[in-house]
Amino acid sequence: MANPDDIFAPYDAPAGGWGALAATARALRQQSAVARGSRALLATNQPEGFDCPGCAWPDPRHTSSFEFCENGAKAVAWEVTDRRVTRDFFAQNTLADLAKQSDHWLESQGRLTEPMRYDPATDRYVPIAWDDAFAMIARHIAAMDHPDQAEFYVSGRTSNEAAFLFALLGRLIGTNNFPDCSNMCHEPTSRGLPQSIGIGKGTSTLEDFEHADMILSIGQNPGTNSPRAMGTLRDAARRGARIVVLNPLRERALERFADPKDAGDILTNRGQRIAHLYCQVKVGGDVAALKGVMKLLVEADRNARANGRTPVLDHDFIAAHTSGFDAFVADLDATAWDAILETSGLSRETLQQIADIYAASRNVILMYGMGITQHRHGSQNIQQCVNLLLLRGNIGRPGTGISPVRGHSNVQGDRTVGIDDQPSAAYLDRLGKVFNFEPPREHGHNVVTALEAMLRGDVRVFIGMGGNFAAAVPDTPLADAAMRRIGLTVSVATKLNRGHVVHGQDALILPCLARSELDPQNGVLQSVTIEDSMSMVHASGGLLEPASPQLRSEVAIVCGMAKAILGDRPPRIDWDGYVADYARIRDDIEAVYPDLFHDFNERLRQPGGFRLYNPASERVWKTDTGRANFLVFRGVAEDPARERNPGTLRLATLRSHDQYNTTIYSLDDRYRGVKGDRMVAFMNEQDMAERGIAAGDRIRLRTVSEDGVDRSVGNLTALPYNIPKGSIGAYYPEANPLLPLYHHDELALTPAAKSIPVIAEAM
Ligand SMILES: Nc1nc2c(c(=O)[nH]1)N[C@H]1C(S)=C(S)[C@@H](COP(=O)(O)OP(=O)(O)OC[C@H]3O[C@@H](n4cnc5c(=O)[nH]c(N)nc54)[C@H](O)[C@@H]3O)O[C@H]1N2
Ligand SMILES: Nc1nc2c(c(=O)[nH]1)N[C@H]1C(S)=C(S)[C@@H](COP(=O)(O)OP(=O)(O)OC[C@H]3O[C@@H](n4cnc5c(=O)[nH]c(N)nc54)[C@H](O)[C@@H]3O)O[C@H]1N2
Ligand SMILES: [Mo]
Repeated sequence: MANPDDIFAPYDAPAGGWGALAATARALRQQSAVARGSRALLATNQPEGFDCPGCAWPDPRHTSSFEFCENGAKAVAWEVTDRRVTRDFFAQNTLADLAKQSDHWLESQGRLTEPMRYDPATDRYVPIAWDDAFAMIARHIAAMDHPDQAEFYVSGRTSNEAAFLFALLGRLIGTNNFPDCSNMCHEPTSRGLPQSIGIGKGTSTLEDFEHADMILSIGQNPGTNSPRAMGTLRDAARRGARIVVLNPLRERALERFADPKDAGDILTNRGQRIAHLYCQVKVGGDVAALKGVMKLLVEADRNARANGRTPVLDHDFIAAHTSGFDAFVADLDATAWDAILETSGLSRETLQQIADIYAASRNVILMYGMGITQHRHGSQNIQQCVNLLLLRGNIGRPGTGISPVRGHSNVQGDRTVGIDDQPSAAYLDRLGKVFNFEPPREHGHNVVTALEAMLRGDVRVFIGMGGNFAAAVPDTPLADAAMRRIGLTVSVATKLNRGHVVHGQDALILPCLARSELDPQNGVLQSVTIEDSMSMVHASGGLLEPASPQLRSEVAIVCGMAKAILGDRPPRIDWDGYVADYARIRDDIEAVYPDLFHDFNERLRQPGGFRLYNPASERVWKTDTGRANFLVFRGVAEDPARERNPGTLRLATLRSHDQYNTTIYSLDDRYRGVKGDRMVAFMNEQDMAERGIAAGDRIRLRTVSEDGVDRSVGNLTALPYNIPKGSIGAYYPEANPLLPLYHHDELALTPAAKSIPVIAEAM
């Protein structure tokens, strides 16, 4: 048994403030990146600088000189570090040695410096020339029996330019296999939201947040994962907007936040109260909570109209713009209160408070993150969020809207420019026309189906544009085995990670420039473009000397691969021309998407960039009905079969304050009070008592599996924590072995990483 006091002490200062400034300085010092880092930080999210690699929250139009945040600074410090992984490092470490190291250790070794190839004879990575690396990829691709034996993975830091060409390359080879980090992230937004409002993107802009009277924040932890959003929320709270939070955990920043950019906040370090109402919904209880609130609103509306008072719902909007209202109301009437209260874990009074604030607010924005999407019913969670907004016309009007908060800084853009396993016919038509070839029409693989194909042994080549596929996916032990069956794995990366240790029979590491670095081609500095969470597209150009002279840009690497793979095969495409001038890539993006990207290079010069056309924010509904759809979710249970298994807890896998996805900066999680240990389980005290678990006990979590596979993670320290009964938390990616590959959203196939049914037992 561990002494829980060694690793846990509640944090009660406001989030942000001095703590954030101190942590920023520490991050720079630890990466010995003070000089390079400070210069980089001053240019982060500036009109002439580079886009912060930390998150996808938009920048205000008039950026102050300190438009960065603690976790943005950590992301920048991590990439501008002075540490290097050289050929000597690889000479000194066999892969058997590296496999024993933690993910934290691997990434901490510093920036990759030159292309490396796996040498089975010595079990080491050895240097390889760029052209030889490209030739090796071409050989493996040529040896495939079918184009669908290749997987083109993308993680959301990749620029529009590189992603567009990567998507083109895959389709020229003949496949739509584009597994994408967003499959594990906001795919329910991309697939579920179009059924409701005709577009898989948010409708709100940053300006809308200035006019909202109520902001509902559901299932997101912006103080850690999009800290610049906290400035927006702080300003909203200050001017009296009501912020309502639905989250099983009391995330500190959503309670109280001091803006590290604000001198007043820093001097007093008292901060601003953020949440007007903080509702600790059970893990997986959001549909129940939302249906409860909507049931109350519908009842209140009936009462008001029966008594000749002003209706609560916006019936004009509902009549003019929506479809399915009657069936939706009938389903609400048929949903029992007992089930709503039991599944949400919230009292009827609390739901009434939410309904009252909603009804009293003219303009409402609903923002959400992984707590909503990573569920068996993630898409339906989102559709219920839309239903709530539609009740009072809170979409397509200033100060309103739905606001999915994306993860990676360009994950939304990558999808816009073609990283999609289910591309639209219109896109394929245009692509074929512009580049004069016949693109494949059959849908390709996403993360889940790519893994299934790997497990069957059907994948021969895996190319990852960034990311850490091996560590981020569900069922990590199975994924390890699957990766090792592949003929060639290629990782375009900045840092060493698990995916380099868990590799195919042949393997390449291709080191690329990071966003903060200068990218001259033919003596002219190039910039790339990024689309943020609110559909704003802007340029990003680095300013630091590259970590190594051998690095190439992602664009140059894609073009190098393409030339080697395609050779003289028609159609003729000027890959060298693209590398020489990225504006030419943008011209061709414009040619493929004339509506979205007209005058692309021209509009990029506008300060802050430009916003992509978003029909739903203008109340143009590109749905099957031509209207916004009220969609029904029957009942309230995430997966009724498993609800009946007594003793099952619902595990949410969480990010700490000191990590970026699979990149772990340190073992601390400041705002949750955890220090020096990530192998912890956040538990409700009553749940602990019922299972004979004491604070500090070592416990094992075991998945309630449906396929007979034993999935467990042991040696977790139990921490009594303020979390609803029946819910439990642990860290991602350590808990990923518990997440079954089959356990995913039905529509989007997004792994249900926030809702794993587990049994907890003392070890
Ligand atoms: N510093 C930093 N920034 C990041 C990242 C990072 O790892 N580090 N990752 C980036 C990426 S790719 C993404 S997608 C985003 C992720 O950012 P977030 O969307 O904030 O993701 P998480 O931290 O995984 O989980 C969010 C919240 O969901 C809550 N939650 C869990 N289960 C439920 C539930 O059933 N219902 C509700 N209502 N809430 C629930 C958790 O308590 C947690 O507060 O951040 C991006 N930005
Ligand atoms: N259990 C559980 N699993 C999850 C989640 C969860 O909440 N719980 N979250 C899911 C989510 S939301 C996501 S988005 C995925 C994340 O999955 P990924 O996007 O695949 O993983 P990351 O950890 O973000 O990738 C980190 C690696 O990216 C590389 N890298 C960093 N910057 C650059 C760059 O500029 N260019 C290139 N080419 N490479 C770069 C570095 O080598 C680094 O090691 O994980 C998913 N998995
Ligand atoms: Mo994500």
